[in-house]
Amino acid sequence: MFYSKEEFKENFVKLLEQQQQPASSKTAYSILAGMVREFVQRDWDETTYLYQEEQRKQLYYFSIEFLIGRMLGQNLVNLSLYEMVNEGLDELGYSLAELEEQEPEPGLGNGGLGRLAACFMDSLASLQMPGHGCGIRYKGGLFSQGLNDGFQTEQPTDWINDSIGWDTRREDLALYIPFFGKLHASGKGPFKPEHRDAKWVKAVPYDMPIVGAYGNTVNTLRLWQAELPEQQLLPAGDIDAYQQQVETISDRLYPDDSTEEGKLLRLKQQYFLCSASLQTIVKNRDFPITVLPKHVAIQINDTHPALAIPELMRILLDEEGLSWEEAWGITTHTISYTNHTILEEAMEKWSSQMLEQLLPRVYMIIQEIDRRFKEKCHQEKLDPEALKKLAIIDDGTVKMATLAVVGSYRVNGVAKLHTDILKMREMKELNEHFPHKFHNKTNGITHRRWLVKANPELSDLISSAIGDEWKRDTMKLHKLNEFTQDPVFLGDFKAVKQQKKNQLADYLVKHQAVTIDPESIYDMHIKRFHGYKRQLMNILHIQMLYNRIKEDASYRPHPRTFFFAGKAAKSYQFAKQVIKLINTIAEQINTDPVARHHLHVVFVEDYSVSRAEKMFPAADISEQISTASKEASGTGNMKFMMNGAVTLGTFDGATVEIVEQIGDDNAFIFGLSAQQVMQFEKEKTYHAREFIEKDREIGRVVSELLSGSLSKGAENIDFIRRQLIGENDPFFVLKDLQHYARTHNRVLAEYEDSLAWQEMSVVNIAQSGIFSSDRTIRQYSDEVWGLEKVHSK
Ligand code: NBG
Repeated sequence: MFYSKEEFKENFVKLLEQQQQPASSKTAYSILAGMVREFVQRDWDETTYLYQEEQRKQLYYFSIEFLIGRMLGQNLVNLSLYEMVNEGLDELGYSLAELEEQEPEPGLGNGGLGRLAACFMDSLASLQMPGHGCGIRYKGGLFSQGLNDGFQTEQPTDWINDSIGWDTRREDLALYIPFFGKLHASGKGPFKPEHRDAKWVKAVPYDMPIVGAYGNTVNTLRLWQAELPEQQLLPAGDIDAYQQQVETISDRLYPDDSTEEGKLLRLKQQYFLCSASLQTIVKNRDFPITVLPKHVAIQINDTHPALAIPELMRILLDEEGLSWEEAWGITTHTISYTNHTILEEAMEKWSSQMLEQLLPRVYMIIQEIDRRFKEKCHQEKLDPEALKKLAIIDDGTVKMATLAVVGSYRVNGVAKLHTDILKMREMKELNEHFPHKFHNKTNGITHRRWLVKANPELSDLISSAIGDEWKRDTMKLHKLNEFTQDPVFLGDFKAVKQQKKNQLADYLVKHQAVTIDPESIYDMHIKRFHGYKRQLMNILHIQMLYNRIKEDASYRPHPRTFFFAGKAAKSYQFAKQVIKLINTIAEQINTDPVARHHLHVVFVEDYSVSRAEKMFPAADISEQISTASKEASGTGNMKFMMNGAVTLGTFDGATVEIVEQIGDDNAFIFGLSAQQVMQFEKEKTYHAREFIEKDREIGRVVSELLSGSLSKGAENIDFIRRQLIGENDPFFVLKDLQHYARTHNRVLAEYEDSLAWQEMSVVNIAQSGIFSSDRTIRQYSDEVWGLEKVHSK
């Protein structure tokens, strides 16, 4: 270990010299990571020891995704070693930034849900709270995205083979999980089924250290890998084929579920995660099982881990021998649930038949939970419609969100608006039945990655103005409000923003061979591709701008670069067509001799945490344009805000709360409100056709679109056509389009007043403190988990 820059340099050089091969950046990265790993290990051992000593309550956060991003840089920041190492390497002729790029990035998540889990891990460790993650160690993670003729391509990633391994294999904690088979009841006494002819899978945990800032807390992210079990648990037959079947469980995140086979695989993954995580928690405890809720809290991140409820019941009933009432009491005081969506299609449902076949005992328990719950509901004399909504098993399917609510002690949405909609509409009956369960926890993001690490220049500027206490307590960013009129500070801010814009431009030249104008306005729409997120509206508006430039020689607006980044799920054809559309329009505009001086469209490929770290700090405008009511929270909106980008968006998700913080004058809000959207949905009074027929500009852009001229062929937009025309534009793209266009004009006009623009940016930063995930985690801890700070030094 090293305690000064000189010592660091000395050790680093010594280790380099011991290498056989010439010191490539990869080697230098491995050496550095190994050196950092020593600090981490020391603190990790100490934290583990302390947790055992102090017997404090532990939280386990179950999630199918953990989008943790690269570890080296963040670990250095959290260990307060970043500057020392950066300078030391610089003096030795190495660039830390370049070494960081050598780290393979684990793609263990898809979007906000997985990144939220990662931010929560960082906050828990930094607040010195005992909170750990439980997930799956996907070999491939989410696919890596490329573009071929404007179409998304998907390649498997292989982060594990390339990795220096921050994680540690824990063979000693390996477990076995049964699938399929039959139950046989024992003869006498309490029902204790024996599971025969099961197909066994070995679950091996890999522990990843989660390094907290400020203290020495290192928590654990436990990721499970599926492997072939030992001889005695192997089925008869072809072992190679069985091995392959077993290993697919931890092969990919979100396997294609458009087939029955794919669905079964997803279900296996979910049970694998829940069973392995719960079995270790229960087995390795040192307290009586009856007081589990005093020692353990389990948060299920969306419904993917909702099988934790019947699985914990199974363990308590069959392995610990408790009665149903005791087991139910414990389960419903241990588990709580976060909902992340109101989209009907995203609410998971599993076929009863599939569940019963794959997990016979678990299904039996779900049936019993459902039977008892229905019995209770019947006593309340509810109408049949309400009863149907409250059913866990309905029409041959198991509704996982309902199961999650019934089996949890607290249920939350992720922004005020989202929670209200859940309570009033999607989960109205459940909320009426359990009036005290529902609560809101507005999401947050870790400023340690999204500001301190991603934007050290801005971070330093902030500290030079208000000191650096804000790093520990982001509410102190409020002090920046005193600088919103200070021309010197605003000028400095502008210079930092320009620097980040230049850096991004350089990065894109190097990594994507794209040249952008760093003087242009950077307008960014970066998130998963989805109908409700309305990338389609954005690109149609860009096409409208292009048409106007072509038509009107006096219209020559300030240069703007429109960035898109994000992946479309493999089987989501509509979203893939939007990607193709964006790229084709981009080609047309970027090569047009006139338009290209005013508009530039860039699709940044293979969006990831590390790319996001380069993009957020460089943005001028944050596009948050989801159909109001559909975006549960959004967290990109917070990352942009904290880096001084100004929001152009709808009143949706946490954007509502962002505007509450900064006031209407410091954001550009447009479009239908959530209320209006819900009203239109209910009354069915919106007719997309009217907009196409009556609005000349919209009519033109839609007919260009439908002709296929914007996508090199009408067959490349048939899913878009179906949605806009056949399904009457369910996301109100055409309805909001003109208001969106007018709002863009307002943005452009305000951008011309440079000082006023920077003032808006700085207000955004000053008011962003509340969106730190430290605040969110404190609230969860106080109101749901009951954790206590353990480690202090
Ligand atoms: C996403 C929502 C976002 C939200 C994140 C984190 C899913 C299912 N939901 O709005 O779309 O910010 O969850 O809560 O990925």
